[in-house]
Amino acid sequence: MSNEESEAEFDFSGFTELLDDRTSNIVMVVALALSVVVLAYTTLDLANLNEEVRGLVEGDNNWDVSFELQSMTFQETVVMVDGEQRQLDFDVDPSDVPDGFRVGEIRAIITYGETSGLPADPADSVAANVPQTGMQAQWGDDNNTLSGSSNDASDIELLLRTHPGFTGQSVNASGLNEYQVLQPWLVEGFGTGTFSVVLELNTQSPPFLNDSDEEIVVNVEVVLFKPSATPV
Ligand SMILES: [Ca+2]
Repeated sequence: MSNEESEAEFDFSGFTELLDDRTSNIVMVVALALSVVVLAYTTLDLANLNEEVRGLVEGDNNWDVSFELQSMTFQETVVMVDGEQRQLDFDVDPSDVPDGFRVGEIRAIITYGETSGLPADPADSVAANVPQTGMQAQWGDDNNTLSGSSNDASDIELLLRTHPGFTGQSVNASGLNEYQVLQPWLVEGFGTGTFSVVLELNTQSPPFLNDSDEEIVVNVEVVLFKPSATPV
Protein backbone atom coordinates (compact mmCIF):
# COMPACT_ATOMS: atom_id res chain seq x y z
CA MET A 1 0.00 0.00 0.00
CA SER A 2 1.35 3.36 -1.04
CA ASN A 3 -0.21 5.71 1.42
CA GLU A 4 1.27 5.05 4.83
CA GLU A 5 -0.75 7.83 6.40
CA SER A 6 -4.22 6.58 5.38
CA GLU A 7 -3.18 3.05 6.29
CA ALA A 8 -2.46 4.29 9.74
CA GLU A 9 -5.88 5.90 10.01
CA PHE A 10 -7.83 2.98 8.56
CA ASP A 11 -6.47 -0.16 7.00
CA PHE A 12 -8.44 -0.91 3.80
CA SER A 13 -5.76 -3.16 2.43
CA GLY A 14 -7.42 -6.45 3.27
CA PHE A 15 -10.75 -5.36 1.81
CA THR A 16 -9.12 -4.02 -1.37
CA GLU A 17 -7.17 -7.24 -1.82
CA LEU A 18 -10.36 -9.23 -1.42
CA LEU A 19 -12.14 -7.20 -4.08
CA ASP A 20 -9.15 -7.54 -6.33
CA ASP A 21 -9.16 -11.26 -5.98
CA ARG A 22 -11.24 -12.86 -8.74
CA THR A 23 -12.03 -16.06 -6.83
CA SER A 24 -13.26 -14.08 -3.83
CA ASN A 25 -15.50 -12.03 -6.11
CA ILE A 26 -17.12 -15.15 -7.47
CA VAL A 27 -17.67 -16.49 -3.96
CA MET A 28 -19.24 -13.21 -2.95
CA VAL A 29 -21.54 -13.14 -5.97
CA VAL A 30 -22.66 -16.70 -5.28
CA ALA A 31 -23.22 -15.91 -1.60
CA LEU A 32 -25.20 -12.83 -2.55
CA ALA A 33 -27.28 -14.80 -5.04
CA LEU A 34 -28.01 -17.44 -2.39
CA SER A 35 -29.06 -14.74 0.05
CA VAL A 36 -31.48 -13.34 -2.52
CA VAL A 37 -32.95 -16.80 -3.09
CA VAL A 38 -33.33 -17.44 0.66
CA LEU A 39 -34.88 -14.00 1.12
CA ALA A 40 -37.29 -14.65 -1.73
CA TYR A 41 -38.38 -17.97 -0.21
CA THR A 42 -38.83 -16.41 3.21
CA THR A 43 -40.91 -13.60 1.75
CA LEU A 44 -43.05 -16.09 -0.16
CA ASP A 45 -43.51 -18.13 3.04
CA LEU A 46 -44.56 -15.08 5.00
CA ALA A 47 -46.99 -14.13 2.25
CA ASN A 48 -48.57 -17.62 2.41
CA LEU A 49 -48.79 -17.53 6.20
CA ASN A 50 -50.34 -14.10 5.98
CA GLU A 51 -52.91 -15.51 3.57
CA GLU A 52 -53.80 -18.29 6.02
CA VAL A 53 -54.09 -15.91 8.94
CA ARG A 54 -56.25 -13.58 6.87
CA GLY A 55 -58.38 -16.55 5.86
CA LEU A 56 -58.97 -17.41 9.51
CA VAL A 57 -59.72 -13.85 10.51
CA GLU A 58 -62.04 -13.28 7.59
CA GLY A 59 -63.83 -16.54 8.30
CA ASP A 60 -62.75 -18.46 5.23
CA ASN A 61 -62.43 -21.55 7.42
CA ASN A 62 -65.94 -21.80 8.80
CA TRP A 63 -67.50 -25.16 9.48
CA ASP A 64 -70.89 -26.50 10.37
CA VAL A 65 -70.68 -29.18 13.06
CA SER A 66 -73.73 -31.42 13.17
CA PHE A 67 -74.56 -34.43 15.32
CA GLU A 68 -75.94 -37.84 14.49
CA LEU A 69 -77.98 -38.85 17.54
CA GLN A 70 -78.67 -42.18 19.21
CA SER A 71 -80.24 -43.11 22.52
CA MET A 72 -79.61 -45.65 25.22
CA THR A 73 -82.59 -46.08 27.56
CA PHE A 74 -83.26 -47.50 31.00
CA GLN A 75 -86.59 -48.00 32.73
CA GLU A 76 -87.23 -48.84 36.34
CA THR A 77 -90.54 -49.16 38.16
CA VAL A 78 -90.64 -48.96 41.94
CA VAL A 79 -93.39 -49.04 44.56
CA MET A 80 -92.55 -46.74 47.44
CA VAL A 81 -94.25 -46.23 50.77
CA ASP A 82 -95.31 -42.93 52.29
CA GLY A 83 -92.31 -40.88 53.42
CA GLU A 84 -89.78 -43.16 51.74
CA GLN A 85 -86.67 -41.91 49.98
CA ARG A 86 -84.96 -44.19 47.49
CA GLN A 87 -81.94 -43.92 45.22
CA LEU A 88 -81.90 -45.61 41.82
CA ASP A 89 -78.56 -46.10 40.05
CA PHE A 90 -78.13 -46.44 36.30
CA ASP A 91 -74.75 -47.51 34.94
CA VAL A 92 -73.61 -46.12 31.61
CA ASP A 93 -70.87 -48.53 30.58
CA PRO A 94 -68.26 -47.10 28.16
CA SER A 95 -68.44 -50.36 26.18
CA ASP A 96 -72.14 -49.67 25.49
CA VAL A 97 -71.27 -46.42 23.71
CA PRO A 98 -70.86 -47.11 19.95
CA ASP A 99 -67.58 -46.22 18.21
CA GLY A 100 -67.26 -42.54 17.39
CA PHE A 101 -70.12 -41.57 19.71
CA ARG A 102 -69.95 -39.54 22.91
CA VAL A 103 -72.53 -39.00 25.69
CA GLY A 104 -74.08 -35.56 25.21
CA GLU A 105 -76.70 -35.44 27.94
CA ILE A 106 -78.83 -37.64 30.17
CA ARG A 107 -82.55 -37.10 30.63
CA ALA A 108 -84.79 -38.62 33.26
CA ILE A 109 -88.59 -38.56 33.19
CA ILE A 110 -90.39 -39.53 36.38
CA THR A 111 -94.00 -40.62 35.90
CA TYR A 112 -96.68 -41.66 38.35
CA GLY A 113 -100.45 -41.63 38.74
CA GLU A 114 -102.94 -42.22 41.51
CA THR A 115 -103.32 -45.96 41.77
CA SER A 116 -104.82 -46.39 45.25
CA GLY A 117 -108.32 -46.95 43.89
CA LEU A 118 -109.70 -45.02 46.88
CA PRO A 119 -112.56 -42.62 46.10
CA ALA A 120 -111.53 -38.98 45.67
CA ASP A 121 -107.89 -39.79 46.50
CA PRO A 122 -105.75 -36.73 45.66
CA ALA A 123 -102.47 -37.23 43.79
CA ASP A 124 -99.40 -37.86 45.91
CA SER A 125 -96.31 -35.68 46.06
CA VAL A 126 -93.12 -36.92 44.44
CA ALA A 127 -89.76 -35.18 44.57
CA ALA A 128 -86.83 -36.25 42.42
CA ASN A 129 -83.24 -35.12 42.20
CA VAL A 130 -80.03 -36.10 40.49
CA PRO A 131 -77.18 -36.12 43.03
CA GLN A 132 -73.64 -35.52 41.83
CA THR A 133 -71.80 -38.81 41.32
CA GLY A 134 -68.27 -39.61 40.18
CA MET A 135 -69.49 -39.33 36.58
CA GLN A 136 -67.60 -36.67 34.60
CA ALA A 137 -70.30 -34.25 33.46
CA GLN A 138 -71.19 -30.56 33.32
CA TRP A 139 -72.58 -30.58 36.86
CA GLY A 140 -72.61 -26.79 37.10
CA ASP A 141 -74.21 -26.16 33.70
CA ASP A 142 -76.98 -23.54 33.62
CA ASN A 143 -79.12 -25.73 31.37
CA ASN A 144 -79.26 -28.59 33.85
CA THR A 145 -82.42 -29.45 35.74
CA LEU A 146 -81.19 -31.60 38.58
CA SER A 147 -84.26 -31.50 40.79
CA GLY A 148 -88.02 -31.27 40.47
CA SER A 149 -91.25 -32.22 42.12
CA SER A 150 -94.89 -32.82 41.38
CA ASN A 151 -98.03 -32.91 43.49
CA ASP A 152 -100.56 -33.35 40.68
CA ALA A 153 -99.16 -36.51 39.05
CA SER A 154 -97.62 -34.56 36.18
CA ASP A 155 -94.26 -35.77 34.88
CA ILE A 156 -90.99 -34.56 36.38
CA GLU A 157 -88.31 -33.96 33.76
CA LEU A 158 -84.65 -33.81 34.73
CA LEU A 159 -81.60 -33.08 32.59
CA LEU A 160 -77.87 -33.37 33.06
CA ARG A 161 -75.55 -32.06 30.35
CA THR A 162 -72.53 -34.36 30.18
CA HIS A 163 -70.41 -33.20 27.22
CA PRO A 164 -69.30 -29.53 27.24
CA GLY A 165 -71.36 -27.38 24.88
CA PHE A 166 -73.72 -30.13 23.70
CA THR A 167 -77.34 -29.13 23.11
CA GLY A 168 -78.18 -31.49 20.24
CA GLN A 169 -78.25 -28.55 17.83
CA SER A 170 -75.57 -28.12 15.16
CA VAL A 171 -73.02 -25.40 15.81
CA ASN A 172 -70.69 -23.14 13.82
CA ALA A 173 -66.97 -23.50 14.30
CA SER A 174 -63.83 -22.15 12.68
CA GLY A 175 -60.59 -24.01 12.14
CA LEU A 176 -58.00 -24.94 9.56
CA ASN A 177 -59.25 -28.49 9.03
CA GLU A 178 -61.89 -31.05 9.97
CA TYR A 179 -59.63 -32.71 12.55
CA GLN A 180 -59.10 -29.45 14.41
CA VAL A 181 -62.78 -28.52 14.25
CA LEU A 182 -63.94 -31.87 15.68
CA GLN A 183 -61.47 -32.03 18.57
CA PRO A 184 -63.72 -30.30 21.17
CA TRP A 185 -66.47 -32.84 20.40
CA LEU A 186 -64.35 -35.94 20.76
CA VAL A 187 -63.19 -35.57 24.36
CA GLU A 188 -63.49 -38.94 26.07
CA GLY A 189 -64.84 -39.83 29.50
CA PHE A 190 -67.89 -37.59 29.83
CA GLY A 191 -71.22 -39.20 30.72
CA THR A 192 -70.06 -42.70 31.56
CA GLY A 193 -70.28 -44.17 35.03
CA THR A 194 -73.19 -43.98 37.44
CA PHE A 195 -76.20 -41.71 36.93
CA SER A 196 -78.47 -41.64 39.98
CA VAL A 197 -82.00 -40.46 40.66
CA VAL A 198 -83.22 -40.01 44.23
CA LEU A 199 -87.00 -40.23 44.70
CA GLU A 200 -89.10 -39.22 47.65
CA LEU A 201 -92.79 -40.00 48.06
CA ASN A 202 -95.34 -38.32 50.28
CA THR A 203 -98.81 -39.73 49.84
CA GLN A 204 -102.00 -37.67 50.05
CA SER A 205 -105.01 -39.56 51.34
CA PRO A 206 -108.71 -38.88 50.99
CA PRO A 207 -110.65 -38.02 54.20
CA PHE A 208 -110.87 -40.95 56.68
CA LEU A 209 -108.90 -43.28 54.37
CA ASN A 210 -105.24 -44.19 54.11
CA ASP A 211 -103.25 -44.08 50.84
CA SER A 212 -99.95 -45.58 51.94
CA ASP A 213 -97.92 -46.18 48.76
CA GLU A 214 -97.51 -45.37 45.07
CA GLU A 215 -95.89 -46.79 41.97
CA ILE A 216 -93.31 -44.57 40.27
CA VAL A 217 -91.72 -45.15 36.85
CA VAL A 218 -88.33 -43.67 35.99
CA ASN A 219 -87.31 -43.50 32.32
CA VAL A 220 -83.71 -42.54 31.66
CA GLU A 221 -82.51 -41.55 28.19
CA VAL A 222 -78.76 -41.33 27.56
CA VAL A 223 -78.34 -39.13 24.45
CA LEU A 224 -75.35 -40.16 22.33
CA PHE A 225 -73.94 -38.10 19.50
CA LYS A 226 -71.44 -38.53 16.67
CA PRO A 227 -70.10 -35.21 15.36
CA SER A 228 -69.29 -34.42 11.74
CA ALA A 229 -68.02 -31.21 10.17
CA THR A 230 -68.75 -29.74 6.75
CA PRO A 231 -67.16 -26.54 5.44
CA VAL A 232 -69.54 -23.64 4.83
CA1 LIG B 1 -103.00 -40.35 47.00
